[in-house]
Amino acid sequence: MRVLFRLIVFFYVWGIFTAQGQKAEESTEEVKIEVLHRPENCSKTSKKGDLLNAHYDGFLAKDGSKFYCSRTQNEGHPKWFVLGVGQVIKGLDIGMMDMCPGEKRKLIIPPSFAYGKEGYAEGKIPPDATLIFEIELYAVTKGPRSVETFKQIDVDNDRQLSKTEISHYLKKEFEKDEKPRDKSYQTAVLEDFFKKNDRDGDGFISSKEYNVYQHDEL
Ligand SMILES: [Ca+2]
Ligand SMILES: [Ca+2]
Repeated sequence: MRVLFRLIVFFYVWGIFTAQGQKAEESTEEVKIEVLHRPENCSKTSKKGDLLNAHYDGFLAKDGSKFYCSRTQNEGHPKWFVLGVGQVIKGLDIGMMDMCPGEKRKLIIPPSFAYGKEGYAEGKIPPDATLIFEIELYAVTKGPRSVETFKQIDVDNDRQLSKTEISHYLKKEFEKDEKPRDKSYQTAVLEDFFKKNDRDGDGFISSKEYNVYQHDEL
C-alpha cells in the first residue's frame, strides 16, 4: 500500500511539474482521442495485431499545417498496417485501438508518442511537435498471426502446431489460391516456416513462437 501511495504522490507531483513546464503546449503526455463519428452497428473493434485499412491526414498542432495525407499517396488507396506492433508511430498505435469500421477519429498526439525531440526531417516534422491526425477507418481484419488462425490450424487443440497440422492448413490455403502449387513448393514453405519460427527446435510451433505480436488472449 505504501508503495502504491508513493507512486500516486509521485505521479501527482510529476503531473504538476510537467504541466508548469509546458504552459505553452496544451498537451499533457497522453494521446487524446476524439470520436467524430461512430457507426451505430459496431460489432467488432480493432485490437492489437489486427490488420487495419484507413485513410489519415496529419497536421502540426502549432499552426494546423498539413504534413501528410494518405489520399494523395498510392493512387489514393487507404493504407494497410498492423495495429499495435510499431508499424506506425506510438500515438497511432494507441489512438486507433477499439475502433470500428466506418469510425472517424481525431487524435492529438504529444511529441513523446510521435517523433519526439528529434522530429522527422523527411516528413517535415520539427522537433517537439504535437501532431493531430484525422482518421477514417475502413476495415478491421484479423492479422496474419491472429489467435483465430492459430486455433484454426491447431486441429487437435493441444496449443501447439505440428508439421502435419501446418502442412494440412497450407494445403487448404493453396487450394484457395488461384494458381495451383506443386507439392515441392508446399514442402519448401513448410520447412522455411519451421526454420524461422520453431525457435526452441522441438518440432512444434508453440503459441508463443507463432504469435509474434504476443497476444495476451492465448
Ligand atoms: Ca496441435
Ligand atoms: Ca517449438
